[in-house]
Amino acid sequence: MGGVLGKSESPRHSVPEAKLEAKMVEAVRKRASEGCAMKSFNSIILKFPKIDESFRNCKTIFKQFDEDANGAIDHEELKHCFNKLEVSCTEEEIDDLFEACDINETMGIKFNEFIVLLCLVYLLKVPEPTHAKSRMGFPHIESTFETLVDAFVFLDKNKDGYVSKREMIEAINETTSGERSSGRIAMKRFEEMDWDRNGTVTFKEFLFAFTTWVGIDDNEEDEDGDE
Ligand SMILES: [Ca+2]
Ligand SMILES: [Ca+2]
Ligand SMILES: [Ca+2]
Repeated sequence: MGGVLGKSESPRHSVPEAKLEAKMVEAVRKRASEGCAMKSFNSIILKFPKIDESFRNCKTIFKQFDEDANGAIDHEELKHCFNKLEVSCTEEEIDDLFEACDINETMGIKFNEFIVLLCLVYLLKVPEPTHAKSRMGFPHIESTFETLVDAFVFLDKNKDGYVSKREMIEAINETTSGERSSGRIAMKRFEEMDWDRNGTVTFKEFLFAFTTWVGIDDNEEDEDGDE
């Protein structure tokens, strides 16, 4: 196994997004087969403060790699970042990640996009047996990423790598039995997650929703460095 990339020149979908999504789904399924430590939707909620704190710690990393301090990580900066973190990615993988996470297409990775990107790297880069302790050198942040993967696996009841509306409702109903409002909350949460409104939530959509829920947005610096 390994580079199953090949040169698929699919005529319509040259979308790097689709390639990355396939890998993401595969990784989530694999992870799901190893079990899930999350027991309830509430236990996810309880982890919010810790997740928030870890995200804030990511800011330091972000600043470190935003070499020209323009508030976004560009292509070159991302390459340096991966080198430094000793994440081995092919050029193509870096391109795909960049494109998939640069959701507002500014050609730069903003802070919230950076968190999503790091977490995707965490999911996709299964650790080598030799350094199984930490995949990227940030054990604290990585344990948060692990929580997020776990939460997603918990929600994905049928383990197909996507969270559907029904799975979301099921997950919330498990905890708040019989409360009528829970269905509405589930709906609302689901809609916040289903970014492209296609009825399913990918791990990437889930992560972006999380950065919003815990309050990570670009509210700190709003100057749009148009570079
Ligand atoms: Ca920059
Ligand atoms: Ca599913
Ligand atoms: Ca979707």
